[in-house]
Amino acid sequence: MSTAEFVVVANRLPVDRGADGEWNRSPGGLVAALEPVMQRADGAWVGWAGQPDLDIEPFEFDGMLLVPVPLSAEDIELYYEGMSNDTFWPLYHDVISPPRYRRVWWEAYVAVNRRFAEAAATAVSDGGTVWVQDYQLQLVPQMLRELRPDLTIGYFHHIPFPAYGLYSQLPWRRQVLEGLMGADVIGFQRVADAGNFTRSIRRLFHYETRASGISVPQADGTTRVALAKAFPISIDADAYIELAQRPDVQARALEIRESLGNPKKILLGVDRLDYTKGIRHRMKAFGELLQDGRINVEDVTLVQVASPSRERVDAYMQLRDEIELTVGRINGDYDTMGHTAIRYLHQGYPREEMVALYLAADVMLVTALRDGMNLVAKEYVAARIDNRGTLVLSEFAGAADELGMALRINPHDIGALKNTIMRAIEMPGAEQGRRMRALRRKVIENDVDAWSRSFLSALASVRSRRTDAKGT
Ligand code: GDG
Repeated sequence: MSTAEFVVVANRLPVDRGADGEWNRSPGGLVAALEPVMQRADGAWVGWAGQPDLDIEPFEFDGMLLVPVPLSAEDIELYYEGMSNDTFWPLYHDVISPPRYRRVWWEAYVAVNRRFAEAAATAVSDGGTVWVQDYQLQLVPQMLRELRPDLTIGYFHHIPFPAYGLYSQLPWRRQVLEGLMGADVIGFQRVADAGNFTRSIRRLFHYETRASGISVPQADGTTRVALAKAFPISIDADAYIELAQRPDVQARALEIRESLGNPKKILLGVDRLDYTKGIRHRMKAFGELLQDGRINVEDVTLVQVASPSRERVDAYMQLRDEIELTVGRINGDYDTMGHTAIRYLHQGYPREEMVALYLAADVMLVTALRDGMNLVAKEYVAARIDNRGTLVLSEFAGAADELGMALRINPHDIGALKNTIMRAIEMPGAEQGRRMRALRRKVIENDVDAWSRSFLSALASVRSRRTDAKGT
């Protein structure tokens, strides 16, 4: 097999196989952000192709080499649905749902991480660079370093890293940190996440840390400095602006408004159906506003897109039941023949439709209880080319660090959430404009391209330091 200078390792390959057996590029900012680098550096992408027991040879797609890692139905159940989505996901999101610690899941996680590390080690050329993505693959950096000490290794963590008091519940807390410390640069969404990670290292390993550097002792008695730092991820803002400028997308936004009975204000929520997103808190606040008579269904409608997610994990099945019960109750109490309180959509939509929804929405509600970044907040802002609309944003989403001109809320404080929703509904156009312009500047300046460039330049400087050290 030919090898690549630059390799991305992620749980999923950036493609989906259609019913006709053809590969289609899956939508997502990460692929778009990495595409230029992949093409320049003759890149390869290592990941699972999305179907169980699919053992296929590496293949070329859109100028990249795709290297499929096979997962059996059992691997998916234990490594992915179990350890990744029922242990790490809830633990790292502040135990909003209780994490389950199962030894068989851990064993599968170790075995699958090794499979990814081996595939990456085979795909990368001598002295090359590997960028590992996310919590499903936390052991890969160290495994890869042992297999290939010549590599420069980066890791980016897309979700929060919890405080030590929570992290320390993990029965395999030392192994996971050792896995991550195998990377030269360990990237997080927020400064606070990098801080939590570094504090866990100090508590469990007593390694010396200075600014963002962690001194990791090596087997040969030397130390290697690993960098743990925030690199807040973003979106391909231009792509959202282009869509928002399209006449057909704008016409669709008007059509959506009309089909909802032309309410004065449309509120919008867009989330994977996940307990971290605070969908219930949002509905509780909205339902109470109707009950209090502060709003009525003729004037205000909430559109909630809750795209199907992790449907085989118990906590997600339960959440779906709870949300659908709440929607049914609120709509039953307040709907009229011509107007609905909550238009609830448990479906996924093409990106054009999402942008039409962003254009139709006067108020965007991001009420996450914990969220690494939350790209929806940034997408809404990018799409508002008219500089109108109001973003209500949870302080527990990483995006809150950058988007200071949003209306910040604590989603647990239902009273304050209700008042903030009212403030957003009633906000004068001039204030909307002032806030939206500032928000848009931020998102456009710090787009996903800037994100990948800053991460990769941090990696490149580690690499050149190492080359210099070898030369002297
Ligand atoms: C994780 C972290 C972090 C949703 N429904 C549809 C649809 N979406 C798109 C959104 C957005 C993406 O999915 C969701 O991204 P988020 O950032 O909001 O949340 P997670 O999925 O939890 O992502 C998160 C992210 O990784 C990146 O690091 O920000 O904190 O949890 O792009 O628009 N897209 C389409 N149809 C849908 O129905 N086309």
